[in-house]
Amino acid sequence: MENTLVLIKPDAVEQNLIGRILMKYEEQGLVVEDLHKRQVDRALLDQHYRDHVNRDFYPELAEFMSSGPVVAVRLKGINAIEKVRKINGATNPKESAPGSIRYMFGSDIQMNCVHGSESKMEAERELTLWF
Ligand code: IDP
Ligand code: MG
Repeated sequence: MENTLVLIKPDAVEQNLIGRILMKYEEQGLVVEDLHKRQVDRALLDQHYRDHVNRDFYPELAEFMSSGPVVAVRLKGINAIEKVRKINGATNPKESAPGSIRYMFGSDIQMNCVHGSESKMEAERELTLWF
């Protein structure tokens, strides 16, 4: 059993997609252990995206992630980290597999609806930040 963090990003919350996105995970046997909806402050974002803070796209990403509430979700299941990354699809919706969340609902490489932890270590680190 693994735990992982999903963030439903402001673009998806704005489009009223919380339920449809959660359904994609539940359909694959993942269980919602905890969740909350909140406006994110910059300090938390800087920690969450610590590997990206020096990238040229980060200021715009931080602005987008602060543009409205985010839903943070703790998901549990067998192989949860890899499963979530697959259900989410590629970072760029244009390159994501049909049926994935980013394929169905994503707008562009930035506004791509969801975040999923990349590894077991990152999942543990991120879950501690958000919960
Ligand atoms: P991931 O979310 O698929 O793991 P990362 O490379 O870790 O992708 O990037 C984190 C987030 O930063 C992406 O989900 C996306 O919102 C944003 N992002 C990544 N690359 C770019 C880019 O080239 N331009 C704008 N935003 C980007
Ligand atoms: Mg990432």
